[in-house]
Amino acid sequence: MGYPAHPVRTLTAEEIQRYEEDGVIMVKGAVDPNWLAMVEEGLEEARNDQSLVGKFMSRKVEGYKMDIFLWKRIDVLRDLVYYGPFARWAQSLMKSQEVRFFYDQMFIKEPGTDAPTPWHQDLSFWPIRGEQICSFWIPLDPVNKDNSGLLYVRGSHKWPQRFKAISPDYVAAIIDTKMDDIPDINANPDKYDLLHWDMEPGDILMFHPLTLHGSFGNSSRVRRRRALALRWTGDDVQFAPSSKRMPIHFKHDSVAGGPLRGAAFPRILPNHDPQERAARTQPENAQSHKLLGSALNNVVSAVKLELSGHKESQAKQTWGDPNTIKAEAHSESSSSKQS
Ligand SMILES: O=C(O)CCC(=O)C(=O)O
Repeated sequence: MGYPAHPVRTLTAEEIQRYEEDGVIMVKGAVDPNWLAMVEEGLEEARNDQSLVGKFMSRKVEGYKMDIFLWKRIDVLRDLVYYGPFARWAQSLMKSQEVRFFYDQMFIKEPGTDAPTPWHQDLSFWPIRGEQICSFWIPLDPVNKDNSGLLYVRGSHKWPQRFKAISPDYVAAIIDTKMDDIPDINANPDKYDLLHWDMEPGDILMFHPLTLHGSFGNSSRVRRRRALALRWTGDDVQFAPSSKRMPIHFKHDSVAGGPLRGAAFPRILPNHDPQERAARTQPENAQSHKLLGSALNNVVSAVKLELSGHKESQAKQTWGDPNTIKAEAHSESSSSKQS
């Protein structure tokens, strides 16, 4: 098998237009059970064997397990990225000829993990710039507002602001004080046009990297909330590394201001790059000297932020009762209308 599978269901022109207008769409029943089984196998492996970076990301919130670049070490997720239908959806959403895989991310909230995912824009975290970027969010469990289904601020990808990168574990190194503070959206729900969908396994969210999103905690006492995010880039994307952006710990050939290149960000469409494909099968662990450098940078940044008066507590947002939040399910492809 040399190329990504064709999806059971292509995106309609209306869905693409809605993605462009709202910054997010939910596509019902689009992920075939075979691909979902691969997601499940991969996330199970990742949950039981978190990388060092994953352990760092998950250090602050008991029960909230995160990890990134899973496909680099988990074969079934490599196959999902290379041969799943996702790259083709990304190609049509981004209207891009080339599609590269940026990275994947695990988000598991164990039963009773009441920690929210703070409101954020993904692009504030990332060492890239461009318009042709999108993320997919694939849940393995039924989700609603109560068990940490995602909420979005409709159209926020068109706002001029770039908000500080506030993550559940507050990583000081990537908080850029020149960026805007995120407004307290939940404290002023009537001011914002919120979108949310109840979702079943097989449904998928597709969203722009500047669309504000977040979620409540998982209030279920018995059910995990597991999801895999897949991030894609297109023709106009440039590498834009900075000490205030997520560091890349894997080898790649991208230079600042140039396109993404190399085995860390493999080309999936219009065809695979044979050299990158060959490199992906080599044992290639995150480079430990880079990991150490990032850890040190984080400690230094935390001290600098503290001295400049930016406290971790300032990053806190109001995440009270999910029922006080009114969010509309705005999609013909979605069957569940929220009140
Ligand atoms: O699953 C979550 O709670 C967060 C997901 C997210 O922020 C993302 O995929 O960008």
